[in-house]
Amino acid sequence: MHVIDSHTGGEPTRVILDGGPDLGDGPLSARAARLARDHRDFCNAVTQEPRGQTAMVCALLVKPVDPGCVTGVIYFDAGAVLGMCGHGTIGLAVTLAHLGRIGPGQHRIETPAGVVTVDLHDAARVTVTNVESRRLHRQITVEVAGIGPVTGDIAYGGNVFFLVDPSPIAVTRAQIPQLTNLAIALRDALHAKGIDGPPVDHVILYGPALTPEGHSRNFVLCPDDCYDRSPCGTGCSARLACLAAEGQLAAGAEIVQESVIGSTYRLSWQPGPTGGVIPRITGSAWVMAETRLIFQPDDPFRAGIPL
Ligand code: PYC
Repeated sequence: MHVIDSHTGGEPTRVILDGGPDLGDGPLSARAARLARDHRDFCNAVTQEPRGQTAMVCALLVKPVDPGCVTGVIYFDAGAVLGMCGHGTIGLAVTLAHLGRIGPGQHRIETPAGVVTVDLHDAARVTVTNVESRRLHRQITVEVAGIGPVTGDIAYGGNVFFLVDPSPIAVTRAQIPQLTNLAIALRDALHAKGIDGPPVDHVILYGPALTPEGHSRNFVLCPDDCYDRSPCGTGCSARLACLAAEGQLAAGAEIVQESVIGSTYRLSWQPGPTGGVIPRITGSAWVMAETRLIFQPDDPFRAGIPL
């Protein structure tokens, strides 16, 4: 299995060029559902140790339905198959450029959530124009033991997010274990509450920016219970939808989102065709390794070390 690893603002992406399961034809959402249902061992084997690493998101290349797309892609981490992935799309564009498959300019990529556009500015810098994003619920409150009531919005940005601003715990590197536990408790409480609509799969906690140009700093919990080292492209899309719905950010205005480790994206939005927002996310990725993964039949950990 031929893979290329990159990182986007510290968050790893593994592009799988060949050797993945045959998911058949049809819409990418149906192929993603097949991957989640029938190929859990494959997903674990490439994301988890000993071949994968903490927080790794894989990008499985597939044939697009839309012939105008340079590729189709299905993203997954060790916990779930994702609808879309912003940092992964930045990493994928940089990887395709590294392979000589795309050059500077605009390209379309098909994901289970829909077609997204990438503008490759140079070997590392990419702008992703994401699928239409929207706020689904305003001000939902859940109770967390030891913390009390916590209130946030639920929004869609290619995945489904619970966004809490301000976080009851400081959004700093020193607090990452506490932030992780709180975010897991919030996700569990939301699932137990049974809120209408698609289930929340990611949680974002916001604190003040630590740089002069930053709008805020975020901590993002992903389905694998790891935190996103990048500011999370789909999470930023959900954030833009909430800021727009509250009248707190005008169309076209740009803000800088910091991640909990200090990496940044530049964000803006335009009105979408059905009342949501079309987010634009700009960030940078770097290729780190080109590898051929080997799976020996007698290797007891060929399907990864379970979470
Ligand atoms: O950047 O959208 C993103 C993302 C989702 C999960 C990890 N990163």
